[in-house]
Amino acid sequence: MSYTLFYAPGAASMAVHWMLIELDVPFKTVLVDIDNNQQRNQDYLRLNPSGRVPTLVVDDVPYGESVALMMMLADRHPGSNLLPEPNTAQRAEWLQLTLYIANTLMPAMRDWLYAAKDGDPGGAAAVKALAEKRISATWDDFEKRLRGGQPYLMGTTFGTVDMLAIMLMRWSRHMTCAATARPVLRKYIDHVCERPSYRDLNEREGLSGWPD
Ligand SMILES: N[C@@H](CCC(=O)N[C@@H](CS)C(=O)NCC(=O)O)C(=O)O
Repeated sequence: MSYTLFYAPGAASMAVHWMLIELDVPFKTVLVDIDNNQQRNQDYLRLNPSGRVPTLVVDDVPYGESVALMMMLADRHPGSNLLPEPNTAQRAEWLQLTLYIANTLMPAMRDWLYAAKDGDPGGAAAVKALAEKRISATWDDFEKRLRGGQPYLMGTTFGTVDMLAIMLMRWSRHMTCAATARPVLRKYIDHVCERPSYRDLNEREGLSGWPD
């Protein structure tokens, strides 16, 4: 078993990187300088034709899509306790939440962050405004889950959805709908970010300044 993660600090690779740390498995990392368009180099495009990070090379085979990579890692490391067991009510809820994050929250984040690059720069303000509406609706949903005092999105157990949620909440830091501005989410963020694995991740990726 060998893993090599192609990542950019704070990017969609972050949750996969975090999961590798949580799993405590050996892995290598390769930095992709997305500020200088390294994700468009021919060598990288051969690994990931979409020209996006992350890519996880598993035993010499490259795979993309952060949420799919986390699901694959979960399959490869059963008993990790980072997601509920198959054929349980919690697993059904986890699938629903995971796909909601992947299908609804992540595209809205991409729209906000890349409005001017992926689309017409003249229409970027309208795209960003709609994206913020969708992101805020997700924060409403997360708040409902956490309002009862449960420490994690799925209840009392930390897992993959928390790693994804924290990565995406971090991305909202320059938005008017910043997750940290909501007291219920702030409490959740502060608690989850105390995990030694989150600190380790930040150190490895050279990140600081969030959530503080
Ligand atoms: N759905 C993809 C999204 C990946 C994505 O958008 N990555 C961004 C960084 S967060 C990227 O590679 N940006 C560079 C670009 O699009 O040129 C995933 O979850 O892996």
